[in-house]
Amino acid sequence: MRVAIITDQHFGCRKNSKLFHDYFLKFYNDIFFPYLEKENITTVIDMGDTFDSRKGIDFSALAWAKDHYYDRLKKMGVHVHTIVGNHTAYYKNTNDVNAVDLLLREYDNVTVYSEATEVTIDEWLNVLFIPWINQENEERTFKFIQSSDCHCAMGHLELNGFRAHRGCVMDHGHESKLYSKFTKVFSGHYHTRSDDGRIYYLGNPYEMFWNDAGDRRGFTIFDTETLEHFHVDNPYTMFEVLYYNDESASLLDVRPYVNKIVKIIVKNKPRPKEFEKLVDKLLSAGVNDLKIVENFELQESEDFEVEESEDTLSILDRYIEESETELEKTFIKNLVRRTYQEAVQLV
Ligand SMILES: [Mn+2]
Repeated sequence: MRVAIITDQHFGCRKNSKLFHDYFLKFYNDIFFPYLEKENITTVIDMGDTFDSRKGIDFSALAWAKDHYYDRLKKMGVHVHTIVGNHTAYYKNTNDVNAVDLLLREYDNVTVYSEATEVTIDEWLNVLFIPWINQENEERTFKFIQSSDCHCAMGHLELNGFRAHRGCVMDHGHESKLYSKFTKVFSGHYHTRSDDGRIYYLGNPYEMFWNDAGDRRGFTIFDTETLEHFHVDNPYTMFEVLYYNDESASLLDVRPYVNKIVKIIVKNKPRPKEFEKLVDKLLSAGVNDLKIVENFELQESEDFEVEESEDTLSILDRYIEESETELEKTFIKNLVRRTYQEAVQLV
């Protein structure tokens, strides 16, 4: 039997932005639901961070999630197993009060797991579900992992050494060897796909931030008999980069940029009037947010090399230190450090 795995849907994200929810809806309506219907899939496993805000829900975001996601799954006769992630637990040190339990009680097709639990999927395969590990449940969860004889685990895990997002490898978190007894481990939490051949971060369904741009996203189909899986990609994007090199405005096809967040990187602009025309053309076509990047003051030093043993922050510090620039390096370092830390907390 095949089941669908989806994770880190973050309903209500970007302050309940309509732009983002319209973009999410295209994925659910055109890709996700048609696939489930076509393949007769009746089990969905949601590996955490279903809602974005730990502290509360905006009514419009809740209505959106019910109208466009949960009501439809219920009508289709799909059972949803959902585990608590760090974004759905109200307190930092316990999963007891959580958004998925509080918001989805009316759905008898949704089961919520706030504690490590062994669950039989499709009356066939025993899977260990591992919700967000916090101070209060850590010892209990690790004991449960040790005693479990499941071949497969699915969780919202913060593991050391996996990519949190493009260009950023997590340098803290739990050790992956804790999970070495399992044949296959799937996890949410990091929004980009990566794996070590046994532990698979499946990535979330869509772009939410600039550092998601250009990454392949979607959901996953898992075969409970063969333990094999594959991804179904989401073809829709939110963030687009346009490199400008003196192209004529009249030749630009604006369709790929409508309702999106766009960054123009100017490489060459000998005809400023022509560039202005291009910007006007994009704005009047309905680009949602347009940023223009013109100056590259920071020149990469030619012999910069990354050593594998270095952590991300020291690489960034050294990169700035070795760059040729008139700008205040300490200021840039602090700025980059703060941005990096914020980015790591976004998963
Ligand atoms: Mn997340």
